[in-house]
Amino acid sequence: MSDVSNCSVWEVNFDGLVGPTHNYSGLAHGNVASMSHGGLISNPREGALQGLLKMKSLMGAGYAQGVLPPQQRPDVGALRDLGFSGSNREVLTRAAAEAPQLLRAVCSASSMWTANAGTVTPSIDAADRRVHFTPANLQSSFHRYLEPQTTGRVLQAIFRDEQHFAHHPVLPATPAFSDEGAANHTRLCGEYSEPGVHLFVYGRQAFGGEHKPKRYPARQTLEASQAVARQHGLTDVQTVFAQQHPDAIDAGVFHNDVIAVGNGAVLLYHEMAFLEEERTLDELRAKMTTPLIPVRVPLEAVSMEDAVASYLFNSQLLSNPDGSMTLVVPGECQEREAVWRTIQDHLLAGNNPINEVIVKDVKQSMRNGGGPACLRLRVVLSEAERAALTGRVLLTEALFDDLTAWVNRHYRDRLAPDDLADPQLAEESLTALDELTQLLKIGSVYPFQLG
Ligand code: SUG
Repeated sequence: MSDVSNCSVWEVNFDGLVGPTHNYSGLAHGNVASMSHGGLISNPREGALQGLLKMKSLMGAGYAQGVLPPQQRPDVGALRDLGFSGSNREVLTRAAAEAPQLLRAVCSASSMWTANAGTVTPSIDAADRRVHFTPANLQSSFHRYLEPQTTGRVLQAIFRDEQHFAHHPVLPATPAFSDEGAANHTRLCGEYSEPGVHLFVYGRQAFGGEHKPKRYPARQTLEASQAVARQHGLTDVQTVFAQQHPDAIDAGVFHNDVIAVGNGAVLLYHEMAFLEEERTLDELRAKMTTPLIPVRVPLEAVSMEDAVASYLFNSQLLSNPDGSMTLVVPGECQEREAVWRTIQDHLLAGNNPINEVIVKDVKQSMRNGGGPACLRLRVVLSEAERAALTGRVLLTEALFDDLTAWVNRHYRDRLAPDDLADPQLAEESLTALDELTQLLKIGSVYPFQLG
């Protein structure tokens, strides 16, 4: 049990709600789970409820929990931009017949993985003492490239108070500045209220650089990470840039958060996470004001296949008031013997602050390659910053009940790829989202609400 109420600076995990069109379309090249589950029948209701139950149990354990809304899908506007015209019904029918892959992309509920929504710098690290946000451009795939505009509006709606929050433009959506947000960014620190060091992990350099993956795309560039750090005013002494191991990307590690997770002074990582492991750790040690606690999992303990299939490193690592940490792992970790043994013998029994493991079932998301850590955007907030939030976005029992009832009212329990052309699904989705913005009290954030 944790109780965060006795310290004033908390990490708030803002989980993305699974949207009403959650489906398996096999859209993400290099993401092994997405590629292997394309075509399966999804259960959006179960997905949303699994997410809500994860949030509720972490809130119940004393951790601060927030919620972010899903996006407007199907994105009929994107289909119109691509030349489909007529009524919404006609656009959907024509796209289904002529370009089913485009219809699937504009229906993706991928905004649930809010670790990719953007990069956040806490106020303690910023010269102007405001919390800084940059929505990620997600330009590596078409279905995710559709997210940043609404993400920006949602973040600006919730973190509206200019005295406390600063918002930066999305980086240019071009391969040189390919940005996937917090999934490739880890802040290491002592207490959350103390200054931190920002570890930015990139998959390739756009201009120069010899090492690149051969099989799968590297979704984050050094140039993008540097630009975000510049936008947030982070200086050389506050940042470490490290290249992800290209062999890991080729084994299905499409983001750093599939192979490493950090919290406080702890960096839990797999031997294959970084191209230059020693250099990365040395630079972190040199720049951090508190001793780094590296927790290294060797290849002989967990194979790359096990790491990618179990998502051990896509766990949430949460701080408790007594200095210990809790690891929130997906259920798949229990299904792989080597992984479960490593958790018990190496992580829990090891000389590090991790002393509890919580297992969560997020299977609907996992089949698309999204584990517990993908589903949340971490925002470190002081008491005054929490008080300055707009909307009803911090989870309470009452909000959980309202959101659960909302999901049960509006979501289907079965969605096959062929159902995506159903105009009724589009209408159901808009009705649900309109109600949601009222429930969350965040105002108009969706294109259909803005006119
Ligand atoms: O971008 N999957 C997402 C999963 C993102 C996980 N996020 C983090 N690791 N932080 C992606 O690959 C699959 C959608 C589909 O196939 O229908 C998808 O987009």
